[in-house]
Amino acid sequence: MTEIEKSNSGNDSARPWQTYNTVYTTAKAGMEGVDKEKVQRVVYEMSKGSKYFEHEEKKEAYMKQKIESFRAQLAKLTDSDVSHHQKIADRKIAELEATRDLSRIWLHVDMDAFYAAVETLSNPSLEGKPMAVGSMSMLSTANYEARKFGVRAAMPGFIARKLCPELIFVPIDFKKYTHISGLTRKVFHRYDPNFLAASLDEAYLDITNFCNDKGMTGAQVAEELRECIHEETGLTCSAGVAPNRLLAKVCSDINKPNGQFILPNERAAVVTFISSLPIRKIGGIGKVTENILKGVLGITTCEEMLQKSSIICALFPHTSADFFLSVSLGIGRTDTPQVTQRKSMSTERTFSSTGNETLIFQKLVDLSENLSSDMKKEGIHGRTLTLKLKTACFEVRTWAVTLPYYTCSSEDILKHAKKLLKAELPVSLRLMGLRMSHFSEGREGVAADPKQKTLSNFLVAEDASGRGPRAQAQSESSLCSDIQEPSESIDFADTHQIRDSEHTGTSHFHSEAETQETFDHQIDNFNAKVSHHDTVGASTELLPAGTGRLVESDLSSGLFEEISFDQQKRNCSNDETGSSLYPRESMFWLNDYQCSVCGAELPPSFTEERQEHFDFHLAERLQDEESSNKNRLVKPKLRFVEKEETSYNRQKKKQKRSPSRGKHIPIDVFFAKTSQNF
Ligand code: DCP
Ligand code: MG
Repeated sequence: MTEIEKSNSGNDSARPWQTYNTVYTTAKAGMEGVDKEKVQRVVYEMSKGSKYFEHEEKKEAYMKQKIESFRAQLAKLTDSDVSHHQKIADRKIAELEATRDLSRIWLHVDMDAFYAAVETLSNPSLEGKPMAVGSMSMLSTANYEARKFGVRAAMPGFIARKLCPELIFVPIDFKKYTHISGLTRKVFHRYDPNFLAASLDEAYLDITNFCNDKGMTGAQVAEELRECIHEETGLTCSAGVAPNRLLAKVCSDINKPNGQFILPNERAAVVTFISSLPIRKIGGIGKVTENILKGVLGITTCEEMLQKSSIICALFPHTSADFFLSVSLGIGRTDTPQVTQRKSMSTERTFSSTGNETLIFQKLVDLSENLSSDMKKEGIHGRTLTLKLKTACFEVRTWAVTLPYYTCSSEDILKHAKKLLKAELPVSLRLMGLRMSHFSEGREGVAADPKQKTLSNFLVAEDASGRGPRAQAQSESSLCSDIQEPSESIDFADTHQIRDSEHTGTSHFHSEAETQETFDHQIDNFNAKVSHHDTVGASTELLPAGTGRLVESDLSSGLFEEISFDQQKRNCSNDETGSSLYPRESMFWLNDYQCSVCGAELPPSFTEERQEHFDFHLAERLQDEESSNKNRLVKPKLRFVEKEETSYNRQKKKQKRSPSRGKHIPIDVFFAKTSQNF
């Protein structure tokens, strides 16, 4: 029985929504005074019986299962285990403390209600009225007036309208947001030419040199920069100034909108600040991690995290434990990533599903030659070969082998790829890809370091529920902190700060939040921990049908949407109506950053938002489909602002589905209540 069912049948039967905690009940800036229970009730009532509701129930059951597993591990810990891990924790804390850097001044800037503010700028009649950008299916953001009603980003428009009947809807217009974003970036550049853009409306600036050169404090610079942004764009932003990026981001949210918060470069100030900070405020500690830490260890603040350091080290994989401890000490990155590093090279092909082994092997030959030729062009030799398969029912599997030598020869690649593939046969596939990583330029045939493991490491990308024999085999050990990490397991330190030179226009980077996100994912996928590296890598390589090589900018992102159990379910199963759900193959994060469908930029740390962003497109398309099916669903009349056709709209029209993309379920199946509540 799930929590929702329990609440229906138990003491809370009169208020079943109380346990219905969706992302919509997570407060964003400007939502402090919102009647949370009212929002919960409306969301509950509007979505009950819908696919969304089922999805939330499953997520909750899944989380509960994970909490139980951790509790079981906790119960097994003896006193000597705890004191053993306390020693480990103390050592880690001392090591982390030694890395604390208070010499830099970082500024994080984030535009206020960005899309909504841009729309208001172009239509001042919206000023002071509750409005949201998005559609009936999904909102991208809401202005601060609307937030008072509980309306927020990633909420379906019809729920928002129920919460705020006066809500004005404005369609998305990315061209405008990109233009304004460009103006803000010119300002950022004046303060830090190497600033790191994290999304259209967000950036990190190392203002240490600027402060020193101008003899200004961080607070003065933040003030001036915000003023400049206002002058250049007519919009307000908020800023946080702190000794590292992790803290600066937290700080920029504190006095939103149009405010700033300065954390001095002093250890005592940092430690005091971080101690009382709710863990959820840390970018990347999402709902899953928060619930697990709370449900298993009763941890809600960073201070409590530090107090439970021993248990954290005992229960969680060491990368996660390191992260939790560093967060609880307020330690974050202070360096500016300068070097573009290529981590891997890959090629993949999407094709009509086939189980024909001759065809599959021929495709492998093509892929091997393609990869080899790309590597040769770049003079790259690699040692770890990964085979990615997407089965007919969209299950993604990846297997990797680490060779004892570096190579770029197509024969070598094919030989090892074949071995990996054979282990999977028989299988019906719709996509196959090869990736080479672990580079050593110009060292073909050179034997690898003999101390390193060279055995094949089978990295299993299973469904996130951990089902499947291989994933299960991993699940036991992955709960222990002293798990033997596979030699190819991801090295976060090595991968999470890579400037992507291929991203046009501006540089962007993967912040601490991304590392944090990976921890969220590690926990989220603890049943398939060893799959992390590869699954993540696979997700960055999602390409539209028929496209070829992609140079990865990073490995640690996009996991959630790729292996969410829910998605597996959506992709593989049929709904009651018998039609298959819309495949998401055409949706992916270009350069791990930009939505392939609409160009929206969402950094990897926006785990939930990314998921919902795709849900938004899914719902949007379903709705489109519905409309073109002679309006089977009666759409409520929305208070849309009059708007000429934008490039975005035109783009959407161009993106009409091809017949091969499968059937769709109607929007009213996805959100069953849509037509009934207006
Ligand atoms: N965005 C989106 N989908 C989401 C979240 C955000 O499309 N689920 C878009 C719209 C936002 C922009 O990204 O305007 C920036 O996101 P923020 O989280 O910074 O939100 P806002 O700028 O809208 O509000 P604020 O920063 O004031 O909280
Ligand atoms: Mg913003």
